[in-house]
Amino acid sequence: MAIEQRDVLIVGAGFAGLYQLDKLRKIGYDVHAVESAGGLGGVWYWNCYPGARVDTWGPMYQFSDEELWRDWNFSELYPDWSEVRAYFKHVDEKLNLSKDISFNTQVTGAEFNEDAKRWLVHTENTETGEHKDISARYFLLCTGFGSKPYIPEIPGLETFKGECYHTARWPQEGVDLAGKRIAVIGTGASGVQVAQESAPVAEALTVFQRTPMIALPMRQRKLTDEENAKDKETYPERMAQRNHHFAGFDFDFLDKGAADVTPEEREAEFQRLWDIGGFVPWLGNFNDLLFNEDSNRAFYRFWRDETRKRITREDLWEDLAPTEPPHPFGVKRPSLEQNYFEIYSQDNVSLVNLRNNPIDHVTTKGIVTADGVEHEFDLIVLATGFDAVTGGITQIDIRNAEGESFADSFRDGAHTALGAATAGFPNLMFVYGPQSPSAFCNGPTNAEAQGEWVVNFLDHLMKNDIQRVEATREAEQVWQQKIDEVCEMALFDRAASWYMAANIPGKKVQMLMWPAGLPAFLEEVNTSAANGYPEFVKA
Ligand code: NA7
Repeated sequence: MAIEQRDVLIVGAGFAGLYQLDKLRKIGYDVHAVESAGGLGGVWYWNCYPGARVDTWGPMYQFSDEELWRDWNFSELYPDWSEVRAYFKHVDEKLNLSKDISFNTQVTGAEFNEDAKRWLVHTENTETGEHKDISARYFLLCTGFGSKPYIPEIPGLETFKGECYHTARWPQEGVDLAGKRIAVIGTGASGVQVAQESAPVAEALTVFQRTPMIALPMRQRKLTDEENAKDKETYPERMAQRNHHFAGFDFDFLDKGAADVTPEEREAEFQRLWDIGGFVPWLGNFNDLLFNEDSNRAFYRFWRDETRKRITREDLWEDLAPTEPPHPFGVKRPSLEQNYFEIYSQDNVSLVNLRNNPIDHVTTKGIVTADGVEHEFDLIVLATGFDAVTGGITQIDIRNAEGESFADSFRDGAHTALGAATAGFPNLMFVYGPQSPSAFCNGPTNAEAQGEWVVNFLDHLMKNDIQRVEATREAEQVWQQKIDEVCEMALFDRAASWYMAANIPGKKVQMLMWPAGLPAFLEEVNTSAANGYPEFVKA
């Protein structure tokens, strides 16, 4: 059978992959996308556990194109997974993307052929088992930061006879939580959300917490069509602001440090941000929050005192909102919560603090903790996160002409030029991948901002008939230095977070993202474009 030939092959049909598909197709390239899920949306296909919702307010969690937002309304400020999926359907109807996407299709491997200067990509349809090879000049990985779930090695987990699901591999048909004895392991964004949904309906809910979550109030509310219509008058301006703000939102850090104002001003500002809620008390806080320990602690104290007011069981204060911060605030991803702290006043909800009482093993019936107690469950929810940012790439057997894979190349840490490509892997680029703003940035904004640069770069290569392009090692070193400079000043290394690759045993600890914010990132990549992309060798 003849091998399918493409100009560009995209892996992933989330925001980043869809943007590439749409724009590259519009400028005339023969583009195809493969997606392992059965539908659009990337993480929003897989993360369909009860309570899964986006922690960015919906109006800004969209593509900026007016054609797409004009007649789209979210019904809540923070939409749930089903509405985000419906949004992707809406985008698909407008842009007719699905016709160029192979769903249920996994990339099983790929090799670069130096003679042809093309990638040969092997795929498998997970429903039919059919194998297909695709040859592409350029290979674009849009695998997101959360495409490889992490399940910790807990002795006996496989022997458990009840139901057990990772949040990002939740059964598409749903799971009824009502009347069940439920364990939730993990208190990141997913754990907090699923615990909130379980508490009102479960016979019993036990949350297994390793690190207290410094969760921020979501301040969720319904949005009427009238409100949406009124709000849309502000969209053009707010969408335009996104590229100019650190994390790609319609707000930014304040232009002053907490250390520069009086304690009274500081507390008043904290209160104002707190009342707005969402990520505003994080990425709209004083601009020294992630750099100055005293400023950071001041906010932690504010958070702790506000949060303790909501925890009626004082014996849980040290577990849930300890006197001393578990780590500096905001250098590990804060979850947004609606009633997370209130659920602990319910009789059917309990907390196991794994710092004092770790999980020893799992039995057919439940979880045995170090104190010897067997906690029996019908359902264990593994809200244990992801081999973030790089896992989605290293899990695919992509090999360069020397036979080196990404798993080999990233063993001592991910390395890229401009957060876009890795030396040794010609004609291959990432969007929303390692050392890009990635998870420090609103997803749609990153998909568009970095995405536009990638589209222009590919267009430049193809227009100039460049057959082969490869990032240089020197450019990677310069990029790494810039990342290190920010990290040396910031408090990121003070938390064992997935931002720092510290959540996966044995993974090289490193800052996985570009930590200097989207505007600085865009300045770097746009300078590169203006200078003819000197970070790459072209032939
Ligand atoms: P996260 O944020 O990585 O959270 C994972 C949670 O699982 C976290 O509380 C971990 O504790 C806990 N964890 C991980 N391994 C273990 C073991 N072995 N034992 C007990 N507890 C464990 O993943 P989420 O899915 O919630 O969110 C990921 C991102 O998706 C989120 O930030 C959003 O951007 C969307 P720890 O804190 O490491 O002590």
